[in-house]
Amino acid sequence: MNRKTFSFLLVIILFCFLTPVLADNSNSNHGFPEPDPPFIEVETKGEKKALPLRQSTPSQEWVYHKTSDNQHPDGNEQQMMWLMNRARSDPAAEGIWLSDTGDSDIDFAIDFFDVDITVLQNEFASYDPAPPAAFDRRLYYAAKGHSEFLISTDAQNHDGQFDLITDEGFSYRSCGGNVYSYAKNPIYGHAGFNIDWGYGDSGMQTGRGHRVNLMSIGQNFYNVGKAVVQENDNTTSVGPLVVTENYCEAFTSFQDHYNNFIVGTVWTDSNSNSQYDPGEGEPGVTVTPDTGTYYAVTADSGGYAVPVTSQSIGFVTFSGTSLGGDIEKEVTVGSESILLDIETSSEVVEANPVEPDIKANGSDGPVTINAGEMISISLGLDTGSYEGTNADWWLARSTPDGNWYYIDESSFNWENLETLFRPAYQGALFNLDMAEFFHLTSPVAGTHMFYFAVDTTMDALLNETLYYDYVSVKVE
Ligand SMILES: [Ca+2]
Ligand SMILES: [Ca+2]
Ligand SMILES: [Ca+2]
Ligand SMILES: [Ca+2]
Repeated sequence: MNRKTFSFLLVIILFCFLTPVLADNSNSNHGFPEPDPPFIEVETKGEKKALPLRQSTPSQEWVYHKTSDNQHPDGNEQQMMWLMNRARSDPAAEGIWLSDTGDSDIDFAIDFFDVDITVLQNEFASYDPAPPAAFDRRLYYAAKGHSEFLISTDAQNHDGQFDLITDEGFSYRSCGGNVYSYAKNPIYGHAGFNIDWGYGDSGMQTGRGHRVNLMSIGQNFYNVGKAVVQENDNTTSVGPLVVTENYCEAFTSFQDHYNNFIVGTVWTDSNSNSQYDPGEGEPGVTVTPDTGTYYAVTADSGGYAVPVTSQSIGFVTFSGTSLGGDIEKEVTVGSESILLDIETSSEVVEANPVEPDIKANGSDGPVTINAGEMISISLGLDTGSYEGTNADWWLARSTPDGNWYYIDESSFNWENLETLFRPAYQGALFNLDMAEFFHLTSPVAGTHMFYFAVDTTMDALLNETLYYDYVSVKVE
């Protein structure tokens, strides 16, 4: 980043002078998710030692948090992700919210099964917050395959659900599976699992198995695949949404398997209801921790996940054209996944800086050459968020004898800076591809400095917020 305030000015001065419909006749078998969601745990002896941590700027994109076409998780799936991770972060608030969602179908189910709201809220208030789960496309493909199987058999069961996970190449220590073949909308599906309404004590299913998976109660379910498959065939029982969820703790000795992520949604609450709705995601936002192996790019629905491979991650930068600049967030990573949601209207967006670039003989310097060799100075400019903004463009240089010169826009020659300092150009900023600007065929011995700067107050004065770059060349 070349954004600096004052420094260039100081240098110059120092050196010169200067919703939904009510249930169809509720068949009781169809009113709640499959009871007793299955759970498996794999016996493990000692795990192989994980790969050593790397300390470097992330250069590798983590691609497993979305499908390669950026389409999944889709808006419905991301809504269920968002609701799940919000619930995990504050279980007590989730219990209160579930009791009064404002969704008439959910209220109908609560009445139908006679859910005891006090018991429900007390149970949620007793849970500790749990780390979020990251979407994993291998678990998603397995879930989608299972939903398609349920549609093809017009059923709600777990037959073969975990086999599909293995087929997709995801290795797990333990997994829990939820299915709901009769969900009316994503919020209804989420509430059905998390209230766990059904024929058990207090109107909820015995053991609250779906909730245990969703909230990761006593589990380490930090990877998840959620498939929300639409089914609009009136001649079948299943539908309108056939939901399958695979919750897993990964076997981290295998390549591309993690349990520790920075997870979140980048979204804009367009309808101001303080909840993520389909269509509110910000796509194509690059999420980059300041160190570690991976960065990620949000899916079209705004979701992302980045595996934590370095405990020294201190901040995360969100950048993308839809944001109009960068958003930087401090994080404290530990041994467990953290939730980092960005709701754009409540964030400070820092405009991307203008980045002037000056090079000598193709190098950012410092450059050393022998007497008799040439100095070729080239310029480039990346406008960042400021394309089309009016600006003063400045070019200056110093010679080994201590004199300073600038390019004057009227003469377009090097003029002595002792008498005046004028812009080389005044006008709108545009992206400038790196190209030679001038060269010195036989520079005198000593150190030559070359500066290229812009400021975005077009008044022929060198103003405070200045973007600049320089390069030095020593002639021996
Ligand atoms: Ca149907
Ligand atoms: Ca919203
Ligand atoms: Ca440079
Ligand atoms: Ca100015």
